[in-house]
Amino acid sequence: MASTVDSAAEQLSKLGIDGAFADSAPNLKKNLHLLSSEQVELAKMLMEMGQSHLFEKWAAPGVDDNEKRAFFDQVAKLNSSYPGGLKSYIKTARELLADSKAGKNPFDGFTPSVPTGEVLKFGDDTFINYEQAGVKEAKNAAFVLVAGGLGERLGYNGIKVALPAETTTGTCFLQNYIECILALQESSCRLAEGKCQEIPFAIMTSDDTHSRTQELLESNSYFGMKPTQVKLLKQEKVACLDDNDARLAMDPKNKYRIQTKPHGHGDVHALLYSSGLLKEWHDAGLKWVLFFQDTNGLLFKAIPASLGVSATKQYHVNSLAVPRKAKEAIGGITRLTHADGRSMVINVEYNQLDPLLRATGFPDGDVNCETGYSPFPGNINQLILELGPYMEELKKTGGAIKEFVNPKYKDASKTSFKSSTRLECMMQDYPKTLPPSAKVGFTVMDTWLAYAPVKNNPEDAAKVPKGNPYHSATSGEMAIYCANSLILRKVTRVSLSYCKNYSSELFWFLILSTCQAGAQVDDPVQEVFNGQEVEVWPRLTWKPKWGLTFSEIKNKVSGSCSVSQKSTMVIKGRNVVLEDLSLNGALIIDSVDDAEVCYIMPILRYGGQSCKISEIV
Ligand code: UGB
Repeated sequence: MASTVDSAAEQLSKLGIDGAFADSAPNLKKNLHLLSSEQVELAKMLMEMGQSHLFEKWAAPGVDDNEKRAFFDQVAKLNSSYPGGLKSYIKTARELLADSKAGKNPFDGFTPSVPTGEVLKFGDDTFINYEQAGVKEAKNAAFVLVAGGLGERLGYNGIKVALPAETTTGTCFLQNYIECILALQESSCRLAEGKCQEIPFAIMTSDDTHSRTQELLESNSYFGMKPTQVKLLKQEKVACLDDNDARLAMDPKNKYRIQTKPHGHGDVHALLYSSGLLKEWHDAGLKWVLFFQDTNGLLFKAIPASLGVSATKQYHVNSLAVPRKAKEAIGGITRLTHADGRSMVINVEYNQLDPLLRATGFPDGDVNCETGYSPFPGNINQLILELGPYMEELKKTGGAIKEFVNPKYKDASKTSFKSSTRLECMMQDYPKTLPPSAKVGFTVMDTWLAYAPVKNNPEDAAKVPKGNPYHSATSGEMAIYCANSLILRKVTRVSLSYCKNYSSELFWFLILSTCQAGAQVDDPVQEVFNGQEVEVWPRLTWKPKWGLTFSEIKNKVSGSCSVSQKSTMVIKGRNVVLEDLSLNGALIIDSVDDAEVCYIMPILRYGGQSCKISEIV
């Protein structure tokens, strides 16, 4: 034992460390000789930061020595994966916890107002022009999916991106996303007349999702993407906090382990920066980075036009938004104006919007206005950042995003927590540090086109206030059929108005006979599934390579088409043309990419035959 104490003292003096720090943690002092000099430095930092409790239950040397070393491996990881290290984490935590205890409003001094942005209507000329501009720009874009979260609210233990977006084809979210990016790559390449490159795709994972995401990709040959095109970046969790002094929480099951929890999707910025990926993309001449979330099966229908808005308006930041129902669990895009004249357009998270409004002269808080929606557009967390200014900003911040803390206090004294808390950050808070000169805008799309996330389990979804969206697997799937039905209706309606606009006397007869009528897609019926009343439209699905934009789909549907409510249609080919389609049953068109399939006037009976056309050349 004497030799142990001697070597600890020796080591302390070698490191030039005052023994007083070790005296206040006798169990650590006894074990110091087990540690490397880097580990002793980390121990010193923890002691200086008021974390001596971490060593209180340490056993004497000779017992659990490997666990003690593993403890410092974890500390080293927590230290290196946080910008500024653990010291900075604890310091920020103390400040934020003090603000929270004092009830300080993070928006103190700011008054909210409704911002103006680009509001798009699917299918009109402006929309079509933006879509074309977006497709053109897509060859200069990189996509980033944040997929580190587990579906806790969904009550699902697997990774959410492996869930089917709809059950007609069973295509999972990740497959859909990849196929959309590939379709965009192909269309953009075509417009650039071959001068194109692969669109990079990064996925942020976490310990909870990393290996399963990798497995899903590998076991499905990356759903057609080149493996080198996909990069996985794993976010680390952060240390939990036990009290207002930011004492790190021990894992309840292991006295040699600090409890950790996810830090939030805001980590994506630091990871993109520290991994060197942003620089790689910048050096490759890319111009845009598009961020999106794990379970929105509609999203890519809105991406081309919103990228077009970014390119046309030269927005440094463009957030995609939809009309928001008051109290809906999506953030509100808000203009915040400070008493000192500062102003910014930013997401105010759903749990903060109501108190902010009440505190600033809107006594009713988060309520709908005469339109039946909140006046604040709903943030769907699809961000488009211009890469150049983004890189410049990250060079200053290292990708650190303003954090927040959300402790659940035991009582009004706010001195202890019900359970440990941690700092969190959100990717949409990136604009908070931008200078006023930054061009920050947003684009509002119809909800039916752009947003149907899968977040809530059936029981919770069924309890959502009437009129508010369920955000469940059921509503997510139904939204895909609804969007596809409405798109089919719209493309053929435009064909009709096109006919009217261009029907000169000379060509009247000819034009009328080629593009008369329009797609008659039957109205939906109301049904109740899992306690949720939903609209059931015809189950129409198609591969993104068949049609991602309005113009592409319009070019592939013509004549007088009709689809009954009971019908199911799956288009898996690329060059499939529907002409005078009359569908009352099931139709699956499965053709190889080079095949040209013209599907004219099939009449199928519901419950009768289904049709599969494969490999027609
Ligand atoms: N995610 C991570 O990658 N890492 C993490 O640590 C946490 C999450 P949620 P929530 O859909 O429109 C967001 O839990 O609370 C990923 C916005 O903040 O679904 O519903 C995770 O895998 C809100 O403003 O987020 O709120 C998922 O892909 C609103 O826009 C994504 O981050 C809302 O989403 C979002 O995680 C929305």
